[in-house]
Amino acid sequence: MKKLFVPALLGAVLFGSAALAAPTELSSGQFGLVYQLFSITIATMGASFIFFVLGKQNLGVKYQPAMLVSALVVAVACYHYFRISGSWSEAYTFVDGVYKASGLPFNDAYRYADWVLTVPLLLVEAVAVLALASNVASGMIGRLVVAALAMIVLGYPGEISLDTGTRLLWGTLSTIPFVYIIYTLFVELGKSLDRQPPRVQLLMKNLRLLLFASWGFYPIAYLMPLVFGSFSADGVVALQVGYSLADMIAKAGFGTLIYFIALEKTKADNEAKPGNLAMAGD
Ligand SMILES: *C/C=C(C)/C=C/C=C(C)/C=C/C1=C(C)CCCC1(C)C
Repeated sequence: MKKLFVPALLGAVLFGSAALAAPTELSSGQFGLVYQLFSITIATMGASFIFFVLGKQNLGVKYQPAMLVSALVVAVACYHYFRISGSWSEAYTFVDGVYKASGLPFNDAYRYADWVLTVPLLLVEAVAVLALASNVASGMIGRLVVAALAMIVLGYPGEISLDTGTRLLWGTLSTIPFVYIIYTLFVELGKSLDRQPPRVQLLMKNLRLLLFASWGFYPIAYLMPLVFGSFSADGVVALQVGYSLADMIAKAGFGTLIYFIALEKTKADNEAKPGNLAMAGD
C-alpha cells in the first residue's frame, strides 16, 4: 500500500505543478493580505524552530525526540513558505494600481509537497506524546501515516481543478482517511487523559482541542474557492489565508503545547524520584 502512494503523489505533484490557476487580477489589498500572511508564517516557523531547539535542553531525555520532530516540522514548513511566497510574488505584476497575473503560474504544489513531509511527522509527534502516556498499539503510527498520505494524495487533484464537481469528489474521498485519523487520535488522546497528573491533563485537553480545531480548518479552507466562486480572487485569498493560519496553529502552536506538556512531565518525573522511587516512571 505505502509503496503505491509515494510514486502516485510524486506523479501528481509533477504533473499538476504547472497547471495551477490563479485569478487574473487582485486588488492591492488582496495581494498584500496573502503576502503579509506568508511573511508572518515564515517568521513564526523560523522563530519556533529556534524555540524548539533551545527548549529541548530543559526537557527530560525521553521527551527530547518529540521536540526534535517539532523542530523538523517547522523547518520544513519555513522553507516551503519561502518558496510559496516567492511564487506568489512572481505570479503577479503591479500595473495601474492592481496586481495583474504575470503569466507565471502560482505554484501551490509546494504546499502539498510540504504536507507529505510534515503531516506524517506531526503524527509521529502526536503518537510519541501518547506513547509516554499510555500503551499505544505498535501498528497505529503506520496506519495513521498511510491514511495521511491517502488524504493528501486524494485532495490534490481536487485542489488543482477549476471544476466544482471534481473539487467536491476528490475532497470527499480525501475526507474518508481524514475522519479515520481524527477519530483515532480523539479516542487515543481521550484514553491517555485519566493517567495524567491534573496539570498535564489540562494541557492534553488543550492539545486535543488545538489539534481538532486546526486540522478541521483545512477542509473548510479547501471549500473557499467554491463558496466565493471557482478560483475567484476572494476564493483564492480566503484559501491561502485559511491554510496559512491553520499551518501556524497545527505546526508551531502544536509543538509549543507539546513542549509545555513535556516540561510538566519532566517536573513530575523529577518530583517523583527522590522521595518515592516505587512510584517513579510511568
Ligand atoms: C501542517 C499541515 C497539516 C497539519 C495539514 C493538514 C491537512 C489536512 C487535514 C487536509 C485535509 C483535506 C481534506 C480533509 C479534504 C479536502 C482536501 C484536504 C487535503 C485539504
